[in-house]
Amino acid sequence: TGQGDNDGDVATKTRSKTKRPSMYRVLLLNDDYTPMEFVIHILERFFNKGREDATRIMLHVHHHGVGECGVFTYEVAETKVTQVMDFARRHQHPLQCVMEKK
Ligand code: TYC
Repeated sequence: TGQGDNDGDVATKTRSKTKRPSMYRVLLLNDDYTPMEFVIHILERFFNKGREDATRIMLHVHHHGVGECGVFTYEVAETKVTQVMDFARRHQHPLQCVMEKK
């Protein structure tokens, strides 16, 4: 009766292990050519940042070389990276976007 390997009417319950998903940072990398306004647009469009936050993140990347756009599960992070890389390429900017496990 029920789950478990007993059958002397001892009620046991098995709990499947629920695992929290691994999280991934999506990062923008600095370069010398991509216009600041374009990077701000990326942050607003793909990462749902407001103007202020987007500007702050863009300037952080500009000054420090790399900066975090957000933290997502694997598939969402991968989608963001692809969207940003496709958009940058279509506009012929060398902007690089990568993901890394937290
Ligand atoms: N460094 C670029 C410039 O001076 C601006 C820039 C910011 C580029 C962030 C990429 O991820 C980036 N126009």
